[in-house]
Order: sequence, then structure tokens, then C-alpha cells
Amino acid sequence: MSAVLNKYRGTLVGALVGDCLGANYEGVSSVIPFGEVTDYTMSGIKNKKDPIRYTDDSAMTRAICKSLLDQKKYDNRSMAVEFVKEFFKDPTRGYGQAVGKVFERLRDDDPEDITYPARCQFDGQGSYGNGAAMRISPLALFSKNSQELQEIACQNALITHAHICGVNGAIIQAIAVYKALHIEPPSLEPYNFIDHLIEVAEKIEERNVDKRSLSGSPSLPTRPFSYAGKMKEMKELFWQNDAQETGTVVETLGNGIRAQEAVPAAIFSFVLKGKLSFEDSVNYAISLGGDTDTIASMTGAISGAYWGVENVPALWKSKCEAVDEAIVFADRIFELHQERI
Ligand code: F2R
Ligand code: MG
Ligand code: MG
Repeated sequence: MSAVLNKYRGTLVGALVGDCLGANYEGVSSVIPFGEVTDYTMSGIKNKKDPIRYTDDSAMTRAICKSLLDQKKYDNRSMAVEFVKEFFKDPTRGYGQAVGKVFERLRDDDPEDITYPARCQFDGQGSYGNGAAMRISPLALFSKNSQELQEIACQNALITHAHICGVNGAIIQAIAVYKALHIEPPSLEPYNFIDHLIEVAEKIEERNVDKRSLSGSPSLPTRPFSYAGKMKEMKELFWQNDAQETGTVVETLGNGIRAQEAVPAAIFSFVLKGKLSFEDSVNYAISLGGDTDTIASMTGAISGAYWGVENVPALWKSKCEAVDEAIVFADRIFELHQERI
């Protein structure tokens, strides 16, 4: 297998196993001892007979893969159709409480502007949930360059999440995966990685201010929030001796369902354990508690893009649902990407 294909497979399999394993703890509000998490993920699952089910995070990631492969290009309406199909095929995958309404309106009203239902959410504020960021990794595999990726990640997010924090979270998560695809282990430089994301975040946050009066743009937050600012705080965490103290990390970054908490938590989990292994990053992400399936899935996507599928534990690949399909999606998106470039 080529090194690039290894990374493509790592991205989608990483996102999938993070979701499946993290789901065991989703909603545990406090931090979880690292040892307890590794007991579960490294031995507790050994005797499981049935595949460990994936949740909405992977259902939506799969929908993006299907649309890309069906259309052989990025098409936002097709993306919306695939989300709706995937949701109504199995609404019990643990979706966010509000996003189902968007899928209902997309199905029942078939609006000309497919971003309209999302813009009606939360009294016109739009959702700041992490549901756009959690599914975005296939777009990093598909895109020709960072600019294209930022544009399609934004379009994709707007189908369900109109709040600027939901949209920007998706763009930053997508760029984190893209960047990790282009670094060969063990050469990760945590500060450089975060600095790159700060630069991207500053640019998009600057553009948001310029575009604030255009219709169809994401809604502005009622309280200003800056991903660039949050990632600067993340850098500070590295300087502190207690950086691995999960309580401090959660206090600083958060671990909740909001994109502005889950995306920084996922990036931090990758970089903090990025010198060690794929599984350390994912286990660490789960140990932060809170929205564990989603934080671990996003960490898994970034870490898998960096380490490649060969470094994902064999036990995890054998126990999680639909790993083989994730590999087929990765291979086909790899081919599509080769054709596009
Ligand atoms: N929904 C869950 N977990 C709940 C428990 C699931 C349980 N284990 C089960 O099996 O049933 N997880 C999934 O949801 C998150 C992604 O959510 P998404 O797609 O962003 O959905 P939504 O509904 O748009 O937003 C989520 C909630 O965030 C709050 N919220 C968002 N925007 C808001 C706003 N502008 N004002 C106020 N609140 C806002 C709401 O409570 C939304 O319901 C992932 O964790 C995925 O795993
Ligand atoms: Mg989920
Ligand atoms: Mg979740």
C-alpha cells in the first residue's frame, strides 16, 4: 500500500473507530481516568461478539463519502440528499436533538435554498453544535488544495449549521486533517501544527467580519468567540507542567457538544499525544469526557491522517462496525483525488 493510501484509509478508519469507542462514554460529564479508558478500549472490548455500533458522526461521514463518489465532484444538494437518506434510514444513531428538524424540512419542503432550514434553527441563530465538524474529514481527502477545502467545508456545514461557530469549527477541523495528511511521522511539530491552524482561523475570522452583511452568510454569534484565540490558549497549555491534567484541559478548552469546545479538544488530543501513537491520542480524547464519541472521532480523523491505517490497533479495526466499508470509501476517494489532480 502506498504511503498516501495508508493515510487516506487512516483518516476514515480513524474517524470511525474514535466514534465507535468514544460512544461508550458519550455524555459522561466529568473527565475519565486514562487507565479506565485504556482498560475498555484495549481489553474490555476483546470479548464483544457484536460489532461496536457507529453513531451519527460516522453516519454523516459516510453520507459525504457516498455523495462525492456518486457525483465525482462536490455538490451541495447531493450532500443534503445523502444526509437526509442516511438519517431516515436509521434515526436511532444518536443524532443531535435539533438537527432532525433540518432533515425533516429538507425532505418535506425540498427548499430551493438547501441552507434555509438550517438558518431557521434556534430562532434564526443557527446551530453551533459540532455536527458539521464531526463529519467533515472526507472533504480533506477529496480537495485539491486548502482553499478549495475551506470553501466546500463551509458550504457543507451550512446545510445543517448556520451559526458561525458551527461553520468555522468544520473548516478548522477539515484543515487539521488536511495538514496531518501532509506530515510524515514522526516529524510532527505541535507548535507549528497549532500555529498553522491559528493562521487559518485568523483569516477566516477576519473574512467573517467583512462578510457580515451578506445574506446567506453564517449568522454571527451573540457573544464573540475566536478559534484563533482558543488555539493560542491551547499553545499556552503546552507550556504548563500540568498540561496533561485533563481537568485543566477541559476547563480551558471544554469538552461539550458545541463546536467551539469539541474541535479545540480534538486538535489538542492529537497534538498532545502526537509524538506517541494513534491510540494514545484517541484514548486521551475519550478521557476528556463530555462529547466523547465526537471528540474521539475528530481526533481519530486527524491522527489517522497522520499515522495511517497501519498504526490503528488491529483490535479496534476488528471490533468496530463497517471498517471494511470505510476502507473502500478511502480507496475510492483516493482514486477520485488522483483523477482530479
Ligand atoms: N446527540 C448526541 N448525543 C446525545 C445523546 C445520544 C445518546 N447517546 C443516544 O444514543 O441517543 N450526539 C450527537 O450530537 C452531536 C452533534 O450534534 P449536531 O449535529 O450539531 O446537532 P444539533 O441538534 O444541531 O446541536 C446539538 C445541540 O447543541 C445545542 N445547540 C446548538 N446550537 C444552539 C444554539 N444556537 N442555541 C442553543 N443551543 C444550541 C442544542 O442543545 C442542540 O440540540 C454530536 O455529539 C453527536 O455525537
Ligand atoms: Mg455521535
Ligand atoms: Mg457526540
